[in-house]
Amino acid sequence: MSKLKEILSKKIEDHRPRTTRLVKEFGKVKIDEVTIDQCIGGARDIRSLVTDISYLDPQEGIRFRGKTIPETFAALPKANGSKYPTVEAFWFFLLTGDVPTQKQVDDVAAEWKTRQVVPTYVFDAIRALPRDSHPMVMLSVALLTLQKDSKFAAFYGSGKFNKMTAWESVYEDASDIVARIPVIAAFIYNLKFRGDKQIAIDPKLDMGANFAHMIGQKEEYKDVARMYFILHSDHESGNVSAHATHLVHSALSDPYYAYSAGINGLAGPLHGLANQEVLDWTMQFQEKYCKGVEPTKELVTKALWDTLNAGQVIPGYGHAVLRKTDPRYMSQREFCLNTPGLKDDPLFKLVSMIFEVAPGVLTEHGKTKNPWPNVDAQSGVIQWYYGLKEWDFYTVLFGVGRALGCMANITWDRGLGYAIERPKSVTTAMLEKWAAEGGRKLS
Ligand code: AMX
Repeated sequence: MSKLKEILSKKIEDHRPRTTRLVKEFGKVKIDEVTIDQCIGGARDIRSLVTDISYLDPQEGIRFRGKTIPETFAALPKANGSKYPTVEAFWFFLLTGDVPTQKQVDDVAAEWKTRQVVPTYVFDAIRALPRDSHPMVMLSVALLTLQKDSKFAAFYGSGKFNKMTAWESVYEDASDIVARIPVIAAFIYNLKFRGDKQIAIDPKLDMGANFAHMIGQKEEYKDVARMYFILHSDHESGNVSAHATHLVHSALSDPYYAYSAGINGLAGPLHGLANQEVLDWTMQFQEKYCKGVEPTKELVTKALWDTLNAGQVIPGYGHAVLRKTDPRYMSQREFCLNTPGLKDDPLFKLVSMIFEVAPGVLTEHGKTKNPWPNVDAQSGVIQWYYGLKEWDFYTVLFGVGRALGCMANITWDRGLGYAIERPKSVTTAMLEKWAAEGGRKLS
């Protein structure tokens, strides 16, 4: 058993009595109520999911294992010669809640090296797809292709399935997925956008650095990858990708089925695809409004209103939970401001101008509950600066990061034996009846 798995085993054992006690002794204690608004409006704000891996406060933003983004970056051991932690250190932290020692990070890195080689049949399956398939389709197919070797599925089918130890095979699949997904992503990028010029894994490098190496990027991009994957990892459990993964796994579908579902949800323009949409919007803006002229706040304001008046959303702005600027946006903005070249980049300047103008326009428009930027408003600019100009790849990068949160969560889901998810639906006539009666009569 790996060192990390041993630690996790103890953590899960220690945690189980807390969950059991809550259900047995306090199972009927009420923590929320549901309105018709919430029922029709996407179950917004209904407290009905449990995770200890991250928590999203509407004002403050995300905390990973109780730590804000700056606290997380400060606490974790750093990559060699870098201000940023390795993804390996972050994975240990997400799974256990403990800040790892350098030795523990090295153990995770060594464990990932044994897992990261992707079988050739995965590449064959990706190659068999039409080359103009969206990169997210390729990623989802790659995950499903790996399913045949799922250790969780094998354990379930072995006749020795045991609820108490089932998490161990989820851990195996989850670790395989997080170790392999950057390699698959790099393959997709090279296949689609670099004329199939593939670069072999460099086993000396940490995950972020190896990803940069495999897509032929320069030295500085190693930190971009580390930062990007960590920032996009987890956003508590209710967002579409995390929730889809949790839901599918709750049927004891293995992690490959579950994360393929998560990836499919992430591919939606209201969720992970927004990073691609932001770049698309910005490029269209430059083409339509700035022919031969510098972008100005007036031009940006006009373009924003034209988008809203056409009934479209401003990509990269708004959030279902957050009610202030996303700290993941600020973290990436800080990276841009601290990177010579990037801070004076015309696209970064334009995105900063949108940041100055859009909240006011959206407030005046009066629909969105949160006029502030989310993570996606900033992330594409950095990729673009480093030469990743093929923006339909951006959501794949999101998917590589999000794998960390989704896989950590379902490992714990199994460890704590969470039930198959099955909310109750009602009919419109029932809602109308309860509306007329001033509420459903609860016995
Ligand atoms: N531009 C224009 N209108 C917006 C808006 C935006 N950026 N954000 C929300 N609105 C509108 C909604 O469409 C809705 O209109 P409706 O009443 O006509 O349906 C109204 O404001 C109320 O919406 P809300 O309660 O503020 O937001 P929500 O929880 O329903 O949706 C989100 C949240 C993110 C889907 C939405 O803000 C949005 O579409 N943003 C743009 C896409 C985007 O950036 N997505 C990425 C989110 C982060 C992520 O998951 N990666």
